[in-house]
Amino acid sequence: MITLYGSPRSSAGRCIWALEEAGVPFTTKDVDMRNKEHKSAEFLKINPMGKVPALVDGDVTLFESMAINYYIADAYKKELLGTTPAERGLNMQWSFWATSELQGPIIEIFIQKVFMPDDKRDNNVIENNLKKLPDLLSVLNTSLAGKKYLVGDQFTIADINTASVVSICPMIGVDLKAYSNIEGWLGAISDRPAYQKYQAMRK
Ligand SMILES: N[C@@H](CCC(=O)N[C@@H](CS)C(=O)NCC(=O)O)C(=O)O
Repeated sequence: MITLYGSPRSSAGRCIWALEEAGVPFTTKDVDMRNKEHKSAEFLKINPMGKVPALVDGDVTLFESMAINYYIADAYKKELLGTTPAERGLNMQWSFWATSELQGPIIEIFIQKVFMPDDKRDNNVIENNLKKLPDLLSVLNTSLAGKKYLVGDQFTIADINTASVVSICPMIGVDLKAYSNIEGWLGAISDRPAYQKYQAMRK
């Protein structure tokens, strides 16, 4: 049985969603971050970075959410990777873009708005990162024109990896109304039973 370490409200959420999409049995284990369980000697054996998510599947132990999702797809539902080299390339393109380009500014704003107490909040960090988002979101919006999913005409890991970042926007006050293709794409994705199961786990 696969064990996925981390709460559905953390970066582990995208892996839980991928496991639901793959239809593979799994169990989740919460890691008590408040009590620094993620830095315990026992957990560091699973993820030496001391972060969630981590996945254990028999003798396979992995960290990094994107890598975990590629493993889940490769091992349990290959069509989530795309069906041609071009599709698999695009799949990685969007996943790497989501984490290396889009996630940084979004998480910087999230940290300031959600975690920082009022007296420590740095509005310059918020403003500077907010300025980066229109160009990034426009790239995604244009690429989604006339398409239901990011790669080819089927749902792939790229949709999970990218949507899990974009869907933070409403939580940080970034309105997606100006990006109608992104809104349509997120709407199609949110109808998926696997997504709904994952969302139910977040409550
Ligand atoms: N690049 C990592 C980031 C993981 C990450 O930053 N996880 C956060 C929770 S969302 C964490 O465990 N933070 C604890 C820490 O940094 O000490 C991934 O995508 O898996």
